[in-house]
Parts: sequence; structure tokens; C-alpha cells
Amino acid sequence: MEAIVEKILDKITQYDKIIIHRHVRPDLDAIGSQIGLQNLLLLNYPEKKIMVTGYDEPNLHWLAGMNYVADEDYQDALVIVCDTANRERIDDQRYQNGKELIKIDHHPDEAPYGDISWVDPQASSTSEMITRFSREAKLLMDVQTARLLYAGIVGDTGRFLFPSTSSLTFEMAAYLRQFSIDFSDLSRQMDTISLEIAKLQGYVYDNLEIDENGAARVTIRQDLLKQLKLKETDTSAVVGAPGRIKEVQSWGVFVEQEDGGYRVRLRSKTIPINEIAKQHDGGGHPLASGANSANLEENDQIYSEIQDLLKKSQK
Ligand SMILES: [Mn+2]
Repeated sequence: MEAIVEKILDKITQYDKIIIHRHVRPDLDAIGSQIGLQNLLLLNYPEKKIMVTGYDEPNLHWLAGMNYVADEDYQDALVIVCDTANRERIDDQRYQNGKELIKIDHHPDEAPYGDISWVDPQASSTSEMITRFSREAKLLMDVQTARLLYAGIVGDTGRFLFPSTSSLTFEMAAYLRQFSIDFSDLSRQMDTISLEIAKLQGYVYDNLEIDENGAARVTIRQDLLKQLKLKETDTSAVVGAPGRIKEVQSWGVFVEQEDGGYRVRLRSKTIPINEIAKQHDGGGHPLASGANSANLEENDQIYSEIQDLLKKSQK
């Protein structure tokens, strides 16, 4: 068994109460790894109290929901945080109230935390790591757990298309595939969008600004979100949309916040854009990162930085 897996397994066996967290604005991997791990531990240690906490994201209710965790539950509890690079992004700041803390994540380890930390930036997803953990530790697996972990892997690999998809990813997916997951339901759920999101997507295509080098941007204002009855978090569903256009190389989706600032989602097909994100109160993966902008002027600044980057790369 890998040393780190053994270390984590040791801790799990020592505790009667385990509370699992993940990042804010959860995606399929955040929920899949968090609740996948919960189900896995409940299956293998039925005598233990295993809980999950964080905002109960309505868009992912079809996948799984959260538990209510009381403040007292943190007493003498082991806390495990899945899929979260830094402390600030952990959903439910009570994570620090446990007795010990374990980090399990696949993002670059730029802000280490936890008494034990298992970070593997080579892994496609935290769900892939949890699957690996279950196999190394020879834990039982069932269909419910397999469904969650599989969904997490599918989500973070863009359906096995992102470069992070490795042979190990397929090995883990093949293992999970042996369980009789309802795959047609999973794919239907993942493909389903609401009419409001479809309209937002239409807005993005109609209003996308593209320059001659493939730099693109679109701004989504609060009044539009209100009109469509959408929340800021719903906009994640349209972030990939500009990338489907042939002419677009790198792009920013600027989403106005309640306070007048902007959350900026930056994406790129080949040229890393995360240095731009770092200059603007953000960070992330080379081809997918996020930033925060104070106002429209800073939005223009960010867009011109994307434009310059692409212009330079043309030479
Ligand atoms: Mn992830």
C-alpha cells in the first residue's frame, strides 16, 4: 500500500466521527469525491458517524445532497477536505474545529494545509484519487459510491477529453464501470440544462466580442441574471460555450456580482492564462482559472492582457 494511503487509513480507523468538506461553488468532482468518500466510509465502517457539509447546491441535487452537521459534531472529529487547494475556498469554515485535518486534492499545492496532506496534481480529479484510495486500501465498493466517483471523474476530465486524463484515470473508471451504474441517467442528467441556462447561452453567443487573434470576452450583468432568475453560480454552465467557436482561442466570462465587482472566469485552448488570473486576485489551472475584478476598467485591463498574450503568441 502507498505510504500516504496507509497514513490516511490509519487516521480513519482511529476516529469515530469523520466530517468531510469540499470547495465552495461545488462541481461534479467536489460533490462526487466528498459524498463518494462518505459512502465509501459508511460502507466499510458502518459503526462510524460519517458526515458531509457545505452549501446544498440545487443544480447538483440529482447527484447528492448534504447533511446537517451540528457545531458539537466537530468535537473529537477527524475532518477531511476534498478537492480544495486553499483554506479560503473550503466550504463551511468550521473545518478548523475538528481534532485533526486531512487534505486530499489534485490542484497544484500552492497553499498547503492539514495535519496530513495528499496532493497529486497528476490526478485528473479528486474522485480518481478516492477510487485509488479505495483500491489500495482494499475497501468494499458499491454501486452508489461508484456512481458518485465516476461522475466526479467524468466531470473533471470533460468526459475523458482533458489532457489530465491518464491511463490511470481509465483504469479507475474501468473499475467503477463494473458496478451497475445507471449510465444513461447519468449522461442525461449531465446534458440537461434549464430553459434559463439555454437563454443565457444564447446571450453569450450573441454578445461575444472576438478579436483578430482569437481573444474573446462577454460580460454578464446582474440585471440579466435577475431577468432570467439565475444566480451567479449558474453562470458556470456557460463558461465553456465560447470555446466551441473555431475562431476563439482564449476568453474571459465577466460576471457582475451583487457588490458591483466582477468574477472573471478565464479559459484558454492552448496558451496558459493563469498568470493573468494571478495578477487579478485569482489563480488556477493554466487553461482554466478565475480572477476577481473591481470594476469595468479592470475588466478592460484583463481583456487587453489576454489580447496582448495572444498577439505575442502569434509571432
Ligand atoms: Mn476537482
